[in-house]
Amino acid sequence: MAAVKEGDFAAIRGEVRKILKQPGYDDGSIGPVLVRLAWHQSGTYSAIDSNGGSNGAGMRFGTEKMDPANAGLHHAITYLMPIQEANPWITHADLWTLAGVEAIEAMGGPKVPWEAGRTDYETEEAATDHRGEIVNRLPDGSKGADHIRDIFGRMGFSDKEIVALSGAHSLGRCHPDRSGFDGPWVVNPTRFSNQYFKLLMTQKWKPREWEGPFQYEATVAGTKLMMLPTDMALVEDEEMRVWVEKYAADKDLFFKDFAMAFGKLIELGVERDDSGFARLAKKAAKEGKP
Ligand code: CCH
Repeated sequence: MAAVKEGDFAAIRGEVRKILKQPGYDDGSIGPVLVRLAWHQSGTYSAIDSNGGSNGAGMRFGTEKMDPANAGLHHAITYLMPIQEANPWITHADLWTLAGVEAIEAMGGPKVPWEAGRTDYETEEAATDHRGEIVNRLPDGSKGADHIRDIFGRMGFSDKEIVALSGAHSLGRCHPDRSGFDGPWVVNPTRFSNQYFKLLMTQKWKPREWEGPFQYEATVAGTKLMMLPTDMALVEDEEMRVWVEKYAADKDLFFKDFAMAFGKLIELGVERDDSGFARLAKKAAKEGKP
């Protein structure tokens, strides 16, 4: 991994691009799991408690690392580690979010706004101090529309934003050894597109008969595809369905709304001051906390 000039985020993006293709991994790309890392890093935010969010990179430590919702994300963290080690000036929290947005673009998706300035918690104790009790904050795929609204509402997202963000399921797959669910949502899961919405609207999704958790299936062009109960909730719920229809019909609109919503997601919990660094962690450093 190359050491690049301090502050040269474009060069860091270049380093991320270099490692995206991994022939032995899943569908040949780590792009999807990088996107999921950025999302889970940010999706712990609570607007009510004013904690959690993309600052700190707390997933390197105990509680957040062991949260079953984050199973498998160590793959993403491990792939990114050499970039961070060669460039210790970039924080993990900045690198994880930047890798997510770069992966989206590299896989054909929109340019997502991204700004530097996240700090890392240096120790488990510091992470716990600042983040409090933030496990159980990510969505459970076996649930319905009320659950999704609760979870994303806590982060400050509207129905439209929930549906737009869910379009990220045009990437990647479920792994039985991580979430228990199995399979990809679309035929080409390493290309960012509005296929997920099209498939939600056009396919006859049937419950899969298997030993695993309840999920839906359909076969498209010879490939077995899946939907989670939470994915189906987007078409079952009248208000959210309106957005599924719009995004299925208009790829540009989806790309635009997704870019805005993902940009908002990765800013959750980041409070910069004039120095450009995250305020909370800086305050902790002043108080002598690690
Ligand atoms: Fe997701 N997601 N996600 N998801 N997700 C899973 C995989 C990915 C839910 C559940 C799951 C978002 C919202 C939701 C990605 C991006 C986003 C998996 C499989 C489950 C389960 C994990 C495994 O087994 O590896 C639920 C529930 C919700 C909302 O209700 C949002 C929002 C985003 C990003 C904007 C991506 C990408 C993946 C693929 C990861 C991979 O490793 O391939």
